[in-house]
Amino acid sequence: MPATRKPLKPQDDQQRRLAWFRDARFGMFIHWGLYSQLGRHEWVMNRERIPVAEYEPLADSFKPGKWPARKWAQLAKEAGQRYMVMTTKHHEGFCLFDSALTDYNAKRRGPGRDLVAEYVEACREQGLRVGFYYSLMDWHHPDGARCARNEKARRRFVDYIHGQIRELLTNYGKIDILWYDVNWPLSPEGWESERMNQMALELQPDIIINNRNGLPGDFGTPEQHITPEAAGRMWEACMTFNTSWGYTPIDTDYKSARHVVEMLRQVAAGGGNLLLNIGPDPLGNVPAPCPSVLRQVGAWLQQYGPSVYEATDPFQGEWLITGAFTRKGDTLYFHCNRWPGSELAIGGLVCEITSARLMGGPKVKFRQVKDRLVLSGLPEKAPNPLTTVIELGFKGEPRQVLGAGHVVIDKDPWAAPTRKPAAKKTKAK
Ligand code: H79
Repeated sequence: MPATRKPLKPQDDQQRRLAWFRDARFGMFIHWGLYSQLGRHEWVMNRERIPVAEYEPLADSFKPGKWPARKWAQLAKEAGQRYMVMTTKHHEGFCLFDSALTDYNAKRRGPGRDLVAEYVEACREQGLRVGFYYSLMDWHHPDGARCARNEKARRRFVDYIHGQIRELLTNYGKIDILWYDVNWPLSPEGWESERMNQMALELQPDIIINNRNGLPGDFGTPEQHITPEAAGRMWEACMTFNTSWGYTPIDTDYKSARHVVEMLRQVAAGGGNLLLNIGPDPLGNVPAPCPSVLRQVGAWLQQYGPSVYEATDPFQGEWLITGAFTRKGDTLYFHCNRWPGSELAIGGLVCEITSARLMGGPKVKFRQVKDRLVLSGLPEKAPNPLTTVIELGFKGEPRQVLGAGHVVIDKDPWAAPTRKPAAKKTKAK
């Protein structure tokens, strides 16, 4: 007799669906659309008040090169990224996928082909998980704004949006992430967001869904900042490479590899993921310096991967000018991004050290006197110019205690600091 499996409780099913994502750590975000041709930010239609009729011809002049997604996926793989999320439709309303619900789409207009299908195939070739970004807000659909004031318009628009999500989750095989964006101008009730998520889970029982249709979904999405969610709740920080999401060649302040590595440490410490964006040009080329920076990060991850992929949970809130930590069990990974020379001192570690080495390299001499740890005999120059990781082993889970006062722990340096019993509050009468 076939075993009948009991359905999991909703929270257990959520944990099951999230399992791969908790370990993923690093993904590639792609913003690509008609705005890429103008090169002045993905909000250009709105920011410059371009009338719909004037913007629409961009759908016909959009002529991407041959299968650019393949290059993106190769680059993601080289960078150590484990998943991708691409804009299937941004706020401009143009669909990169073939849709029966509008002809404002890549198959029927300039590109003449389904760019989402190409993207999905490219991800699969590289063994990357596949995410679909889909903007609920739509500046092109005639009901996209008036749906807030007109029930007939709302009905049509919500049917359109649900219908497109159905298409996306039906026509491309297994999809791993549904990444909604901007839910202006409706409430979750107006969007029928509960039903939207139910439909997604019926079509794709393993999918994870973000929180941008107004419901909590499966994970939080801090944008342009790295802020962990409440304990237990999964989150993913989405960050731009320069300051725009869409291709914007006049916006030239790109993050360095060292900066990306520090962001990876931060998300690791907080138990989240980093979704780092690139905005390809209209042909699909990735602007310099992104490919080179991503390859540097990938090489760095080859050497130091476990200190971000497998480590989390730092002790909270202490800073050092020389770097910062991640932790896995009894091991600390010190991400040294300002190399001090042959000696490195770390204050406040309240646990007995047993070993120190350059991660993946030679052992390092150490001495530990109470809460002052000094590593010595280090190379004068940083072994890795981006960030060098030093692996420190301890007897038990290390913690760091560094107050503002200069109080050296002088009793039992390896024990937890003795806490004074909380002074009893005497209520003022
Ligand atoms: O796709 C990228 C951005 O274009 C997009 N999200 C990332 C991933 C983004 N769009 N808007 N924002 C981020 C900022 C949010 C603006 C909003 Fe609003 C505030 C949306 C709803 C309230 C502006 C003001 C639009 C409606 C009212």
